[in-house]
Amino acid sequence: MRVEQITLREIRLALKEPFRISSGEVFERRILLLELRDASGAIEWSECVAGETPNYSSETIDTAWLAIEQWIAPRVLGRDFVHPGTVHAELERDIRGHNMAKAAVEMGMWGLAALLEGEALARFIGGTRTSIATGISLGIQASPEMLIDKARGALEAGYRKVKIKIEPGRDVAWITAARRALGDDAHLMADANNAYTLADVDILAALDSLGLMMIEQPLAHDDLVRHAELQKRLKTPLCLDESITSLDRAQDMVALGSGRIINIKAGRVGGLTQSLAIHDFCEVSQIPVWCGGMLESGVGRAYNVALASLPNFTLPGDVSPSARYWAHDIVDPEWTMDRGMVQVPLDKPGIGVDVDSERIASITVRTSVLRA
Ligand code: OSB
Ligand code: MG
Repeated sequence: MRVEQITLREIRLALKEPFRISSGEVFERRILLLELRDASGAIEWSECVAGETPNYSSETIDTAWLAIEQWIAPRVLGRDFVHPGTVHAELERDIRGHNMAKAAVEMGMWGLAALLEGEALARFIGGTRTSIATGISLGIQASPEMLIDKARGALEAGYRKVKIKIEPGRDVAWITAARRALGDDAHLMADANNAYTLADVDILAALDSLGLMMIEQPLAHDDLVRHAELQKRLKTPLCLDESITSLDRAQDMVALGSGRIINIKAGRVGGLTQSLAIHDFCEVSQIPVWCGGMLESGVGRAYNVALASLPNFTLPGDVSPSARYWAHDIVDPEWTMDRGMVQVPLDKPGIGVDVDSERIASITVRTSVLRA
């Protein structure tokens, strides 16, 4: 495989409803799409999951754009790679951080390699499932009543897990209300996106009696030691998201006891090679994993679906269908859900969906063509 050209495009895509987490709110996504062209003329698309502001990680769409243009694309353009599994190490050499920017290129090369092999990406990376269990991630709502309403609707729609975003002041009372309204069997969890410290241990201990599947990333985005302290005091499993930026950090989590579940987001860990390594390590360490989401368009979603088809993705992921986010997605067919399951596309080589390039052209606000 030799990538001769990478086209960067920024598109704007309005969310059906604003998505609020403890560290910020988004109304309209600014999405960075990549179109990779191989020397043979084959084309595959990928997506950079960096957000509009640095409230989830230090990266944003603007830092990713710069990093891809200046340092990451030049590392791969015009060079022969025998396998996409070797790209990550090449990008790690003397380029620190910028995981989401690296991942966008690296994942595109996995997609392109699958296409060139004539294989569906899910199978190319070792995925075994034909459909994946789907959860919903509910942003912070205006009131507990609104939260109950949304969560009930999601369970009725078939979602197999409801993740509720929390922050100080919108936590114990809100989750308690949801638990009472939805019953003991409802598969609920909470995600704090770093909104607490160890000084809040009483609040987190109060959540411990509410039968949550897990509590996601309550403490600082780069913390492992304090999460270990907290996990000792809770019976509910902690799930780490932001803190797991590489295989090493996953190993540290297990060594320290900082959590018992990992939310894998390929963008956060620098791409599919690290995701696969974390998946395999977690499998032997008996750590269940699930696929997180970053409000991706249908392009990024294709990679999430492929990743979630791997065997140790035993918990429902944040991989909702297109219609949960967008009036119209940019892929054909759009992603749909049936009884809480999303089909893994297996009939077509590559990422498995067509990209609506005319629609993309109509919502593109900037473009950069990078060549070998
Ligand atoms: O913490 O998982 C998170 C979205 C943006 C930033 C962080 C997170 C999220 C989500 C969205 O929870 C999940 C989805 O894509 O549906
Ligand atoms: Mg999270």
